[in-house]
Amino acid sequence: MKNKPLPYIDILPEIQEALENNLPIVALESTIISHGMPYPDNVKMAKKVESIIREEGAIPATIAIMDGKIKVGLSSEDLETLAKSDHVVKVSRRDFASVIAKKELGATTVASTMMCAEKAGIKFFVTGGIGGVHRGYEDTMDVSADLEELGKTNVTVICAGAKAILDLPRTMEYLETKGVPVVGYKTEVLPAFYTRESDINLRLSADSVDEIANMVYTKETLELKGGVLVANPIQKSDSLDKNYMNRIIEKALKASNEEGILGKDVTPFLLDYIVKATDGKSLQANLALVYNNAKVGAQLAIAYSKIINK
Ligand code: PSU
Ligand code: MN
Repeated sequence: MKNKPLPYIDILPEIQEALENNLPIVALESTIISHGMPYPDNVKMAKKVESIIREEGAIPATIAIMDGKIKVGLSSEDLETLAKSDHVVKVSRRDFASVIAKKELGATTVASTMMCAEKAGIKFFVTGGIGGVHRGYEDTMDVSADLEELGKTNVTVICAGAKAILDLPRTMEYLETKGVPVVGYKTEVLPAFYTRESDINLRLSADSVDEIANMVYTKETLELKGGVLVANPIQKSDSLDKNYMNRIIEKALKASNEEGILGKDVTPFLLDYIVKATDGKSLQANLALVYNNAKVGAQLAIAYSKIINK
């Protein structure tokens, strides 16, 4: 594992030590905190996710950009700042160098968290949902940089599928083109964030984290570039009604078009609209699925570290 100090990167000593000893570490993003959920649920989520990962026996590493550096591992004060501040920049690959150079406060998306995790030597990363090909892509060409990053950066991302704000079939086609394996955890269909199932059959499914860890290990040994996407369905008791959510998503998309929302503002606009339109029901589901992913992600990181420490 890498332990050469990198410029512009500030790794918490606990995490640095874990890296040197091949201990299980789970990276976490910060855009979900700053742009994905309202305050104070966002900071509550960020702390609880870290504690779930610790309870499972792995080490959490929440990532953000602060004071001109990539910070790997945040204090409770840092989490509070990201959750509350209204001048946090949403940082994807495009924004990365300028936010560091200007010493701005930046929250990392799935794409940029993968970049940072890879630089630090962290193999697993837990989130809620990834960005993808947006509905209406034919007109807007709106494809999340998350998909490109999954195509080239060597990190395994654990999510609950993708939100139906996206065009799921096209998102899957894009991932196929980029060579990204999508593994259903105890499911044979792609989960759709608020619901356990979409209409899309997956090529890969695994019933245990050991099976996934072994696949990741094989991929590493073969030196294949790019990420792996693990899709872990929301638990049944937390899931929402598909038709109800689809109606709300349609309204959110309409509002976004009417207000002329563009570029990186689209996803945060839609997420915020949906939370308000469901009276917070979507937020409860979102919290539950992130916790569920944290548990599986930690178990997977542990299974992987057992293989490499054998
Ligand atoms: N989807 C969610 N919640 C989120 C995001 C996506 O359900 O918080 C965030 C993630 O940080 C993701 C980013 O990487 O939005 C994607 O933004 P864009 O579509 O602009 O690439
Ligand atoms: Mn976009």
